[in-house]
Amino acid sequence: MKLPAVLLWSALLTATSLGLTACKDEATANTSEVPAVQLVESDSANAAKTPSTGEAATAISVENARIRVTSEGQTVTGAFMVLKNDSDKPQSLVAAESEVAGVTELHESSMQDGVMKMQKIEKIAIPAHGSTELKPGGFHIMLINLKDDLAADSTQTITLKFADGSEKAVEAPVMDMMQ
Ligand SMILES: [Cu+2]
Repeated sequence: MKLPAVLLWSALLTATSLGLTACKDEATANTSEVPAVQLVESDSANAAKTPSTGEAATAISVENARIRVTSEGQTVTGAFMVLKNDSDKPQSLVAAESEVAGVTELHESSMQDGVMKMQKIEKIAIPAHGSTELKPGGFHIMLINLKDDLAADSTQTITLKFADGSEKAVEAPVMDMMQ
């Protein structure tokens, strides 16, 4: 009767160690997925933390935010929106950031000698109780060194930074725009 008991014991051990191995593998598999998941979580946590704490970020609302869709291999595109200032003070957009772009700049397009040109600007003013439109041919946020093609119907987050240091995260859908 001893032998079968030993066999049974070793069988149990084997089963246990197999079970452990399986668990380990599973754990390893999970671990390898964790960074990606954590990245997303920390991003949304940051987005939640960043938000409308400052005066400008609270005073300014954003309408009709959109990003122009890119064609394959295109590394630059524009983002547009209407910034509405609901306060008694003039406010200024001084910078923007997006994870999809290596560099993000504020730009203004204008017609010069019949040619549309654009230049980097330091800020975009939003008058007290007024609004400023970022649109093709005028003010825009330039997304430069895009890390990926921006497909229509996807949504990207753009963080707006105001002169008073407050920030506002904006969800902007990527769209096929006529002009
Ligand atoms: Cu531009």
